[in-house]
Amino acid sequence: MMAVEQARPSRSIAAALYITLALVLLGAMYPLLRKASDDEAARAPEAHTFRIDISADSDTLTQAAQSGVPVFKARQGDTITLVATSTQPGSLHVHVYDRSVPLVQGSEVMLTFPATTAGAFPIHWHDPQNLMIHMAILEVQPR
Ligand SMILES: [Cu+2]
Repeated sequence: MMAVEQARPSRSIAAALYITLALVLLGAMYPLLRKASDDEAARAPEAHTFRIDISADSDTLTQAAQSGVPVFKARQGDTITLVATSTQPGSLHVHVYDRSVPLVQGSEVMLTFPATTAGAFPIHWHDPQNLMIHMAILEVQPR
C-alpha cells in the first residue's frame, strides 16, 4: 500500500504511460491487422485456363524457348486448366505436380488440377523420344 502511494505518478506521467501503452498494443496488433487485410486481398480461389500451342517441331520450339516462355500466374488454391493444341505426338507434363496428359495430334487436350503447392514449375512437351521441350512456367504464389 505504502509503495503504491509513493510510486503514484503525476498526471502528465500517467498520460505518457497511457499513450505508450496504446502504442505498444497497436504495435502488437499490427501483424493481426495486416494479416486480415492480406486475406481480404487474397479473396476466393480462382479458376485459370492457359493455352499451349505445340504446332512446330522440337528444334523450332526449343529455339523459341531460348528467348523466353510464357509465365502462367496463379495463387495457391486456384484451379489450373491447361489446354494444349498440338500437331505433334507425345505428352504435356507439369513438373513437381507431376501431372501429364497425352497429346492428340490435330486436337485439343485438357489437363486440370488444383494448385496446391507454391513455386515455379516448368511445363514441358515430352516428345515420343522423351526429349523435354520447355513450353511455359506455372508460377503459383503462396496464399
Ligand atoms: Cu517434363
